[in-house]
Amino acid sequence: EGDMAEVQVRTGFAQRLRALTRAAHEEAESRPFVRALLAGRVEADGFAALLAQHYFAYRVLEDAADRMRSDLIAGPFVSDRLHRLSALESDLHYYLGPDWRGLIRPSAATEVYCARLREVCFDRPECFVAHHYTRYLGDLSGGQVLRAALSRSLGLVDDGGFAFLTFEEIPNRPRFKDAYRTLLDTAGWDGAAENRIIAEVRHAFALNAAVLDELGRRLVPPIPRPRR
Ligand code: 1FH
Repeated sequence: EGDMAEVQVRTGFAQRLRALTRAAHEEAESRPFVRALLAGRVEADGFAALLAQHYFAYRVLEDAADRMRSDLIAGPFVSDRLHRLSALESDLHYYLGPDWRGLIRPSAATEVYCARLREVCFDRPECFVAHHYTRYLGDLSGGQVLRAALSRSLGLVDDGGFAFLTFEEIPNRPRFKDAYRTLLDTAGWDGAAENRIIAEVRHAFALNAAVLDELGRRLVPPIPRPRR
């Protein structure tokens, strides 16, 4: 307390990005499937279905990260400590067994998401950052809320099946997110570039919401309409 250095008021791009995509976040966060997950109404196979869809998207996103690693602007955002692909592989093995690769396929919404990732993340650094931000800052934030809810509802004793939601190499998540936001603030984008990023983050949220909706239609039984 009283230490002004700790009371850092942000007015930069990171704060603007967060404020201008808040509605899109709320839209994604309020999908019935997400509510069911948080309420403990989804069994392990439902969570595995989510991980399976993530697997296809992260495969593309992390391929793009490899490409962007040497980019002057996007490169600093790339961190192996964030990468989720091997975590997804071990979780899918945990839930589905050794033949997991043959048991999963991308949904229609995941195909659309992956197509967009392939289209923009390999040669447009700003778009790559937009998709990178949407997933990893989400995993470091809401993902942790989800982790707490699932460990209660699925009653898992060990950490098996939770690798995706566990960032072992990032013990201090708030500090990591803060450093990430500083990168956003100091990347040196002009107003037009910032607006392109904001638009792509909104797009990324919508693509994610569509994946969640599709999972919800498969797993959350619809409330029956009263017959008249
Ligand atoms: Fe979120 N998120 N999120 N989130 N989230 C927060 C920040 C971000 C939830 C809560 C929070 C998703 C999901 C969920 C982002 C993306 C995505 C914060 C603020 C909270 C409280 C943390 C802070 O102050 O540091 C809850 C609850 C979720 C459901 C379980 C999904 C939809 C992600 C998008 C694909 C991003 C980018 C941020 C960073 C904002 C910033 O700039 O600070 C979620 C849905 C998780 C479905 C799992 C499953």
